[in-house]
Amino acid sequence: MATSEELHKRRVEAVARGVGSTIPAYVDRAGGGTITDVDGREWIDFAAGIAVTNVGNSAPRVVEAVRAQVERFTHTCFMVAPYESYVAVCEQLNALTPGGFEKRSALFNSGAEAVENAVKIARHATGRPAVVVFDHAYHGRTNLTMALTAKNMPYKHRFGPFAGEVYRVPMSYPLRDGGLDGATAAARSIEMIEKQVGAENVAALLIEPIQGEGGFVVPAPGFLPALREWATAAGVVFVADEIQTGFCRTGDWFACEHEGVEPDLITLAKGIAGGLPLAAVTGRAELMDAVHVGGLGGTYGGNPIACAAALASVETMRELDLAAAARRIGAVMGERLRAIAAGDPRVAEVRGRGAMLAVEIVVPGTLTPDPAATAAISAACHAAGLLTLTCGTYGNVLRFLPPLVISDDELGRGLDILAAAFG
Ligand code: PLZ
Repeated sequence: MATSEELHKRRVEAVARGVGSTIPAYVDRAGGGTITDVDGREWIDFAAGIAVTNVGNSAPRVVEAVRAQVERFTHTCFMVAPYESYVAVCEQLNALTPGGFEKRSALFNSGAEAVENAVKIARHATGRPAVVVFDHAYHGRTNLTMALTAKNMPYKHRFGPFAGEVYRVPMSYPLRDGGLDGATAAARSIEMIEKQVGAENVAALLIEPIQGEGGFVVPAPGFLPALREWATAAGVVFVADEIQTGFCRTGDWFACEHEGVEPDLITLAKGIAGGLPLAAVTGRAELMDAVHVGGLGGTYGGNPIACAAALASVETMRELDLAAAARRIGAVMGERLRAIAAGDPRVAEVRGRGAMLAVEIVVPGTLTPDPAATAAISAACHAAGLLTLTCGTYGNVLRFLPPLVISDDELGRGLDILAAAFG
């Protein structure tokens, strides 16, 4: 087998430079809480492919379901000749997502595509043009979702012009907004929407209940409920982007549930199908069904193999109670991270929920972001056998997203490496 070094040489000659990788090691196999490269080096996985393999890599039920489906048929296109598993995934999503009202779902390939479709549906249903998003938001890399995403480098730089009718308002970011309470932070955002956009022009308010790429920003309690309440009164479609937070990651099926928020539409992807590409928009039947027949779709959306994987993933989450597993991981990890923070003035904050935790790194005694220190700590983890990711508008957040099936031993070893990397 070629070595990682050899493969890297070939990659540089074959793969576009614009596609980056966190580590230069090439994967041979992965499962449970570890990834092994072609040279036999092992990493404890605190990335889960960016919050995707919540059920683990090659989870047994997923493997079995995919194998069975691939032998029956690989693709017919649901828009041409439909099949049961697409319907069954929609039934599951309608039942699992918050809100007791009648729902419908539609399936797509990627998170960005789900977000694009949520905007299409909200605009169509309301007849309004504007979309409101937040500082630090991340919603994807397609043209519309680049416009929805906040950060220029690396996502938007020189890729414009961007889609119009996108308006950005402040996020609740307790560490960096002087600890504004949720209601006050929401009032600030709402006033900006009303004064600069006009509520009656707004189709959708789109928000990640805990921001992912933007830095695992957890809004102050009350922020999401206040926005939800305003959206209802203003006839604005409240869209929760649960692409990173969904499917047990934060200790419940969906992050909105922690504050009892019921979105009108939810965008889903990542953890939905154990690593196979699948995404969805789920929401109120009257919004979803407002769109004319043929108005939504795509060749591969709801591919049968991905649907089989999704059904098996959801079954695995139920069977293993992965929401409880996420809470357990969060408790163990949170304690260790708080101990690290107590002894290291570079850590401004430990935050997150369940198995979606992060530390924000600053110049000691200030709130000045320190992306160089963050990158150095992450690199020390990689060198010592722990796969970590960074994020944040300022690149100064170290985030931890282990698969929810990680063993106690792997979790403990990963946290030991992390503590050592902080030195
Ligand atoms: N919405 C909240 O987290 C994807 C991006 C990785 P796609 N986040 C990982 C990268 O650098 O491209 C994401 C997200 C939220 C939307 C998306 C987009 O999902 O499946 O990557 O299109």
